[in-house]
Amino acid sequence: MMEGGSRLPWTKYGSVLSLFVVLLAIWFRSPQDTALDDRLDTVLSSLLRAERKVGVNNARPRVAVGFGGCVDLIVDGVSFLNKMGVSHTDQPLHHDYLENAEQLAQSFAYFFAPGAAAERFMINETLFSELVEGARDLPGNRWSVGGNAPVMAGRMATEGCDVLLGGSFSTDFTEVLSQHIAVAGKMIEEPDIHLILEYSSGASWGTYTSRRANRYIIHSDAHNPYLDSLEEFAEKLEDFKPDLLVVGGLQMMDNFPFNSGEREAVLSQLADLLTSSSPQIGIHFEMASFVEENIVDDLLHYVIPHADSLGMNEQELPNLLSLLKGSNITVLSDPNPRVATVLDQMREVYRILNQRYKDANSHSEANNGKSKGKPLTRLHVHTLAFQAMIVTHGSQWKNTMSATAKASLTANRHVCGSNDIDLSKARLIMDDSFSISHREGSQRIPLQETRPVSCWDEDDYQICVAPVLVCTEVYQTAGGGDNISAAGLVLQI
Ligand SMILES: *[C@@H]1O[C@H](CO)[C@@H](O)[C@H](O)[C@H]1NC(C)=O
Ligand SMILES: *[C@@H]1O[C@H](CO)[C@@H](O)[C@H](O)[C@H]1NC(C)=O
Ligand SMILES: CC(=O)N[C@H]1CO[C@H](CO)[C@@H](O)[C@@H]1O
Repeated sequence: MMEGGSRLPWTKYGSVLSLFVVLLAIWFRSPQDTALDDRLDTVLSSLLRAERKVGVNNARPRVAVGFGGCVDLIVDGVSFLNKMGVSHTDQPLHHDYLENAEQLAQSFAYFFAPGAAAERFMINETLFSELVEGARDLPGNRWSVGGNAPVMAGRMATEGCDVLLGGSFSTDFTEVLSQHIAVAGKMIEEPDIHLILEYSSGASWGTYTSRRANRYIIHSDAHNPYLDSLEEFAEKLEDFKPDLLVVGGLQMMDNFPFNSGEREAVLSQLADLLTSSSPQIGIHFEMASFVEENIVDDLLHYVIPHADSLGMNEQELPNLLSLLKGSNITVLSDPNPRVATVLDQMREVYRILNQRYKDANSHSEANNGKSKGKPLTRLHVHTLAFQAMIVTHGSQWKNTMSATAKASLTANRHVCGSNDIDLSKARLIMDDSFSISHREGSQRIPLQETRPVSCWDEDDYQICVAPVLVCTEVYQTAGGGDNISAAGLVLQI
């Protein structure tokens, strides 16, 4: 009693004192110098508050994540190409896959200048081993667990989930995974290696200067394209009883030289797995850099119709939309799109996919009353400057506002490589206000520092947009989308 009585005045005194210190600090700082800092500071504390508003459920959510994984060998892209004698070219060119060093130079140049994320299959194994050997002893290189599925699994385990990870790994790989991750797959001797060529904003290679930090990934996988953990994963899934099933890593099939019919066979097995899972279990599909039109057609047939939720970046969104509208692959889009552009594209993807779902189910007697696929109820797009989500009203996805805030914070944490956000390494690049659409007469929403996540209702869904405190001292961009997507999902299960 006595203690409680005496603590109270001190607490009061303490907060009065800190208020006084804050006021004093404001008094002594010149407004011009500090306005920007204060603004960032308010945005950060408001995002943190939004993130903390909801916790992960007291019981650990159970998430099953497939497929595959690899060991990432991360290097500075420009130093690496210089060391390998891959000379810069004056001919940036898009290639679906890479066969020789010249194509590598052309393809790298194509994505490096705009700063767009890209990932390409190297069909020439000799060249690929030479590149890996060269990267092995490049000063400043790093090894890490890679692949969409293990990164998402790792992030979810860190955020408090129990995870089943589908992938075939070597023993040393499995040893470094979190204790909250159980693996379903085969044991393999040699894991696939992915070469991650990172570059920072303003880096230069020959006559090119990159507009933003990003990475170019080269791989020559032998295991991942076959989803060779699929059977083991399906078996363990029944007992695991997940709350959420996440599918990623399918871009390893892009431009892989499958024998005829092989890819469809693998994807139709995956489709069986997705249809056989209970309708209550949410299914999230994480898009990636796809350039082979046939595989995207297969995804639109075997995978996307079964997903309740999709995650993707600013390159993958216009690509998916273009294919949904029956146009060609879009290999390269604006790496810094406006909010209105992204939201318009999201609305269209949402509308088209849900229309497809309705069309497929318009003759429900034909399917014995069982619905074909699922409606899309969640769409998350991560860009450099902001995070945007569309979530259907009344769907299973909770806490959209907090999830968008968490996704935004995770973007900085990942790219800066630190859980604590250092404002001296952050800046806001989103405009002071944004238009919610390019349609004429659309509303403009100001970015309010104290309530940085803007959410509003349209049609049958809610939209939330959060600014990203863009990291200016890049530690790593690769795996960013996976960390961000996974962090957003965790609060919504
Ligand atoms: C594959 O790479 C090797 C080593 O760089 C090269 O000598 C060879 O010409 C390449 N093969 C093709 C088909 O381009
Ligand atoms: C799509 O690609 C084909 C073949 O490359 C090309 O001939 C056509 O002009 C393209 N269409 C559009 C709309 O870009
Ligand atoms: C750079 C970074 O923070 N990436 C994280 C992404 O998520 C994995 C799995 O949790 C972490 O290990 C990485 O550190």
